[in-house]
Amino acid sequence: MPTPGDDAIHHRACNLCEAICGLLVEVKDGSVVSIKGDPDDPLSRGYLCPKAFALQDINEDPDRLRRPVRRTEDGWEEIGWDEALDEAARRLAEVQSAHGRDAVAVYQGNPSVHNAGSMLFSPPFVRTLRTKNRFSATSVDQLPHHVVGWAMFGHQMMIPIPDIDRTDFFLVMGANPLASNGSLMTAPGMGDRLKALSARGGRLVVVDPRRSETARRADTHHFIRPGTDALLLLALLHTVFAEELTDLGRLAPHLDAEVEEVTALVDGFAPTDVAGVVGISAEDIAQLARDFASAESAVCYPRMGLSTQAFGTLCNWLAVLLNLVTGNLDEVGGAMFTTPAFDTLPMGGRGHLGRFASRVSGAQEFGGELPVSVLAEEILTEGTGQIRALVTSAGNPVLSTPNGPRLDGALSGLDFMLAVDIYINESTRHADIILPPTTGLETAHYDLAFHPLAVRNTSRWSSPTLDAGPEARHDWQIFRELRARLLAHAPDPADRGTPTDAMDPHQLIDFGLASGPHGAASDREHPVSLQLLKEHPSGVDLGPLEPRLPGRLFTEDGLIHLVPAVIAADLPRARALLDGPSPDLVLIGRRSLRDNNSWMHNSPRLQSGRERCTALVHPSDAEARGIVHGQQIEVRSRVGAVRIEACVSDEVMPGVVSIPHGFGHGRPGARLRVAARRPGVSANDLTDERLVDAISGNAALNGVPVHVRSLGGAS
Ligand SMILES: Nc1nc2c(c(=O)[nH]1)N[C@H]1C(S)=C(S)[C@@H](COP(=O)(O)OP(=O)(O)OC[C@H]3O[C@@H](n4cnc5c(=O)[nH]c(N)nc54)[C@H](O)[C@@H]3O)O[C@H]1N2
Ligand SMILES: Nc1nc2c(c(=O)[nH]1)N[C@H]1C(S)=C(S)[C@@H](COP(=O)(O)OP(=O)(O)OC[C@H]3O[C@@H](n4cnc5c(=O)[nH]c(N)nc54)[C@H](O)[C@@H]3O)O[C@H]1N2
Ligand code: SF4
Ligand SMILES: [Mo]
Repeated sequence: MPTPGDDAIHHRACNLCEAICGLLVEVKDGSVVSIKGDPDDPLSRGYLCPKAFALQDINEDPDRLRRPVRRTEDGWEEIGWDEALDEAARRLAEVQSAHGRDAVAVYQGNPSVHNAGSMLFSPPFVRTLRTKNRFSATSVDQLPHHVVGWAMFGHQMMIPIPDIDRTDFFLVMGANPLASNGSLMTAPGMGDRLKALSARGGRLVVVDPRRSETARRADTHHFIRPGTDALLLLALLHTVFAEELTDLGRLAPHLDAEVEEVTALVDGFAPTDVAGVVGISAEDIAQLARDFASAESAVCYPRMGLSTQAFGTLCNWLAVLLNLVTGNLDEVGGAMFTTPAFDTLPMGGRGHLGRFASRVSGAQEFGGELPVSVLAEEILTEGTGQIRALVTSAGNPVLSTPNGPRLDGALSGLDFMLAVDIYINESTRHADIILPPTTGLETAHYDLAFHPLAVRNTSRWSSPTLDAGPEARHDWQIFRELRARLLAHAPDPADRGTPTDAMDPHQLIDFGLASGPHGAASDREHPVSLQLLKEHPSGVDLGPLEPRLPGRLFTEDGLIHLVPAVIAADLPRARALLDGPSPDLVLIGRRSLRDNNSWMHNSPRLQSGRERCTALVHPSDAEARGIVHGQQIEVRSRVGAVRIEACVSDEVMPGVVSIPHGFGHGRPGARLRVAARRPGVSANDLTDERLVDAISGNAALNGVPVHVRSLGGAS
């Protein structure tokens, strides 16, 4: 295995998205000369997407921070690491001693889970702060999946994964894996996997308000009115029960209730009851239920479009139920649980709901975190417990959370803000100190988050490809240092130390692998260890997913909780959809293969090509408002308005406007010069912090009521 920066071909995992593709990175004279997919990677089998090449751009980006910076009246000044870490810890400790523990908040963004150092070392730092104001991108993303995992299976990480390589019927609801490369379904090379599905006679059905890249590839695509998926799922269950297609299979003895409890709940949600609101005919709904239930194997896969809407938790629960009652949960070709080599589930963190609530609007915690939709009000509302300082790490909440402008304003009024980030972006521009870690090619990496969510059990270690130099610090070093310095400022008699105080990521991962299900205690001929992975830099194949229940259940009674009361309590709200008025126009999001949330628009090669930040409007909605293709329009919601180019297209259904998120780089003070050339607008200038999933508090980023008007003049 070459050492970092050597002239050689280096193996590593791409850390940009959940697909975790294996890469071959050729290095000459300390620089990257080519990046290719690794054909020997047992999971990605040579696949890579255009973003992989941007790893080099990130590495060479002149806008990227290399040294800590402090904001002064005359702009940013570079300072040394010791000074920066000292000052950061001192200011956090000062705010806490003057205003209490909760006066310091934390927001952790998405790349935190794509970075093993951050995953292992940020939690002890956050615990040291002992604040209840903990936030992350989870509550603008997959929080409902965690709530369902906790409520049904006893652990928030018990998220069933579609066994896409063996299923006969793939029902995709609110996901576009051909653009996103899959989420809560690590499955690199989606195109080939879908091709294989079709080649073995399987079917792909997509339910989406937009004819997405994935929908275009489907055997059947159903448009659905945004936010009504819970009704569709209830109607699918209704048909399964009414036509006696139920098959509980092997799991029947492991349920805590009779299936009749569910049968009673779906009463009044027949296909004919919901069709008008959902926008799919009753015949099509009933047929979909029959096809799903009668397929040899089938899996319903709910994702972003269902997670980040007003019924996120309800939808996710109903999707699990649909898989369960048709005999497709924990079965080959259905929704399965993984057996990762580094298995964090037995280590704890099962989840809990409502142990405390937010100060201003009483939003419930889940797993010790509050929903980020309440962050701005917690900063802006005066009183005991008000947030006065914030630590952000790997996040850009001004562009990624609902009502970004309100949060933007709130951040500018903080007493102190610390950011651990590689860029001065729309959020970190408010920081007083930014600590820039190494990233991507410069880090050692193990996919602690994504092997456990993968469609096949594999394991792979990445050594650093490039040498970041002696002046650089890794995320894990930054968090360890901050924790130590906080404890020096404010000794905490309750703190008993943690393994991360003494061990580095190598040691922790080696320990995790050795004690995992494929490690030293397993009957494998070559047990997985860090050493073994170093000898197999393309990764080690641990085989297809296997049935895990009931052994993998974490519930106290050892049973699957069929109808968790906290979730079923939301059914009346769904029922109200059947009679309630529906808005004329609602906003949904979309992703493009060349974007990665808000933070890769500074890559010149990803920024090329046609404008991606446009509003898709259906021809009938355009005509009714005098809007022509290519012209500027105003899109307005309760919280704000944006001006954006209209793309008139029947790719979206009538009543739906689609704007991608992650743009909006026109704000002053950020240092993202390439991104600023084509700034676009932020969809989260329109999304509403008051629109949340009632159970989890997760943001409803899809289904936001909007008004659209022409601003005249085609561009
Ligand atoms: N290229 C690229 N890849 C990415 C990312 C990126 O920004 N760019 N981000 C990464 C991250 S952090 C994540 S979480 C994943 C997300 O990956 P996915 O879950 O695949 O998310 P999206 O691509 O946003 O697809 C969501 C789909 O839901 C549809 N939708 C919207 N509202 C509704 C609704 O009410 N009902 C239904 N049925 N559908 C609806 C949208 O039209 C869209 O097609 O992608 C990851 N991969
Ligand atoms: N309207 C709408 N809003 C959305 C979504 C949507 O579909 N629609 N999707 C939501 C989803 S799924 C997500 S996950 C969130 C993402 O929201 P966030 O996580 O808040 O934002 P990102 O754009 O991912 O920004 C990541 C930041 O991490 C930094 N970074 C990159 N690598 C590293 C690293 O190795 N270490 C450190 N310390 N920093 C690093 C980048 O510079 C960038 O500033 O957005 C959400 N917002
Ligand atoms: S699909 Fe994701 S992991 Fe694979 S190369 Fe593209 S960005 Fe990287
Ligand atoms: Mo995400």
